[in-house]
Amino acid sequence: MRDAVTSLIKNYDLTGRYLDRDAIDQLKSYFQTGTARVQAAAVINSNAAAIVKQAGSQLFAEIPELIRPGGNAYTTRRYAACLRDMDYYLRYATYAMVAGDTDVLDERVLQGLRETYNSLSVPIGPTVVGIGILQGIVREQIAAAGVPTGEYIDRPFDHLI
Ligand code: CYC
Repeated sequence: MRDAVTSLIKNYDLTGRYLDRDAIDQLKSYFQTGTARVQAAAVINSNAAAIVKQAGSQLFAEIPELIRPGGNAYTTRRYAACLRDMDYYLRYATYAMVAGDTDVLDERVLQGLRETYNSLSVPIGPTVVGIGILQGIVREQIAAAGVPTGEYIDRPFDHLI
């Protein structure tokens, strides 16, 4: 698992380069957004359950077939699995936000996920819709808490999507 600094150093060390202007710009942006990223994580932490609940309701309102007989989130077991997955996406997106790097998502979430979903007939399209809904709610809540918003919020969700 890497963060923005370790990723950058890894890349520069591979080619034996000193940190050039481009690297310095990336580092500056990482440190300048540092406080906002940590505050955003705090906002998400104190609203996580409500965010997942709201995102689930919105997803099932947009795609009601999911919870009808034959839908992949039909039966309480699968409904719960779906909300649990949304909770995973939110939690890991928060880690990636703090790290300023999406590596944790590849390593802990996305690896092998497509195969798992395909074998269980979990539909990828609606999952992507669900992650987009989470993203919108998170963006709103962070803004409402008065924390500076920016690309740092979208990057982990866009990566999952
Ligand atoms: C199942 N989701 C699963 C399974 C895994 C994950 C491994 C199979 C095992 C299980 O049921 O627990 C996902 N596990 C993860 C992820 C991590 C992990 C991401 C990383 C931390 O450890 N169904 C829908 C919706 C969607 C959905 C569109 C919610 C957005 O219709 C999710 N995932 C869903 C459902 C199941 C599932 C319903 C159960 C499928 C089944 O057993 O038939």
